[in-house]
Order: sequence, then structure tokens, then C-alpha cells
Amino acid sequence: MIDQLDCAGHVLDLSRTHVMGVINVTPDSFSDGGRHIELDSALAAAREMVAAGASIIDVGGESTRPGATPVSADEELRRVLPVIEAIADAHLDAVVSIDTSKPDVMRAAIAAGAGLINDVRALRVPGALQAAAECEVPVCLMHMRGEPGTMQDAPRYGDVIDEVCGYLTERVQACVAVGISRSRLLLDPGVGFGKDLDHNLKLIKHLGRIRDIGLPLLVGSSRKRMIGELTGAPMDQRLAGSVAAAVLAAWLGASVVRVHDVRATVEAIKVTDALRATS
Ligand code: 7PJ
Repeated sequence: MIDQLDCAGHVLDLSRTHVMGVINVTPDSFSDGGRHIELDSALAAAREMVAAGASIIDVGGESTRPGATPVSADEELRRVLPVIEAIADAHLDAVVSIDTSKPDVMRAAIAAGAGLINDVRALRVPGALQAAAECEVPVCLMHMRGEPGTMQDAPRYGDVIDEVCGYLTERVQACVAVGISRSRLLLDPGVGFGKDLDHNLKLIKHLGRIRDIGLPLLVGSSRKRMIGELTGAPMDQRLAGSVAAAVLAAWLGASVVRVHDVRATVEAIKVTDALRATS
């Protein structure tokens, strides 16, 4: 099993669980004034997350929530590049991750200081495998069925775990075929991406079977519909449910949990990791 990930010089030690904080740069306002305020608040959010113990900051400019509409590469770059540059200039003690599926965005983000590619389409966009190979940073390959616009239309699987494992194994092979070493890959079951509640629960409960592929895992269930379905809580009140899901994912083998509420999750993960390390 891989014991560390070298993210463009910033090494993540995989003997413990890492918390990835989410920064979405998906503006409602397209005015320059709005952009400046947004840049300041994104940098402030990144500082706060790192101070709270996040070791990865995931910056994304295209919403992949169910029903979201796609954006152009130019617009995505206009959103994320200033934020990545600002975080890199601030020399925060964290890896910047670029949440994108677009080859041009991958290249520009890595050149601007990002050290990890997080792709919900697992490098399936034409040119993405090649771009990721050239970037020489670790890549998270996530399972998604269909596209964000339609993925939640009655998803059906035979055995959801087998299908997710089969898909991820095929994507690992595609990466290896273009020269991306297995030691640069993370796998993610893609909670909520073309899955109903039962699929999501099975994937987390049986994370060990995905772990058997032999690569480190990333799990993101923070504030997702799954948590709302289980607790009845609206989006802004899913902290306890999200922390529980992060703790259990870590317990069951996730090396990275992707979350919105960094401080609470970091504290909970410290307790989890201490118990995991106890014989
Ligand atoms: C995930 C993600 C996830 C990875 C989003 C949301 C939807 N990337 N990007 N895994 N989810 N790797 O945060 O609710 O689960 S966007």
C-alpha cells in the first residue's frame, strides 16, 4: 500500500487521515467588484481551513451538484486561477487541489501552484489523461454515473460496489497506459453521483472492497443529500451527520475526507485516528 503522496513537493503522509476543505468559486455575481470580494473571501476561507487543520484545499469553479449546468474552460479559469495564485502566494501549509475535468484548467492550475488534480469524471474528458500525465501530480479518480445534469434520474445498479470497483479499475488502467504511475492515484466512490441513499450507504459500509484495489481512498459526503435524507436536516444544518459520515469513512479506510466544516471534522478525525492507531 502506498504510504505517501508527493503533491508537487508537498508530501502527504498517508499513515493518518487528511481533511480536504472545499472552496467553491461559482459566483452569482459576474461584476469585477464581486470578483474582488470573492477572491478575498476565498483566501480568508483557505487560511481559516488550514489553521483549523486541513491539509488539502480543493478549489472548484464548475458546480457538479445534481442538475448543474456546465461552464466553459475560460470561465472556469477566470474563477479558479486568481484563487489558486492567491493561496500559493500566501504559502499556506497545505496542498491546493484543482477540482476540474478540463485538460486546459488542469495545466493552468498546476502551473499556478496546485499540487493535486481532483476529477469527478476520472480523466474521461478527451485530452484529460494526457494533461494529467504531463502535470506529474497525484490525481483523484472519482466514480460518477452519467453527467451531473441527469445522474440522479433513477440510478440503477446490479451490485453497486462491483460496478464502482470495475469502473475505477478500468480508469486506473487507462491512467497507467498513458504513463501515470499507480503511486500517483487516489480513488473515490463518488457519494451522490448517480446513486440513491442505499447505494451511498453500501459504498461507505463496504469501502474495504474498494480499498482492496490497493490505492488510497478519498470520500466526500459532506452536507450531501444522503445526510439530509437520513437526518431530515436542511443543507446548512448537516454538520453532525456529515462529521459522523467522515469519521466512519476514515474508520473504514478513507485516507482523505472532503468536507465543508473543517474544524469540527479535524477534531473528530483526531479521535478516530487515535483509536485506529491503538492496538
Ligand atoms: C465530490 C467532489 C466528491 C470528489 C464534489 C458536493 C458536490 N470531488 N466534488 N469527491 N463532490 N473527489 O460537494 O456536494 O464526493 S461537488
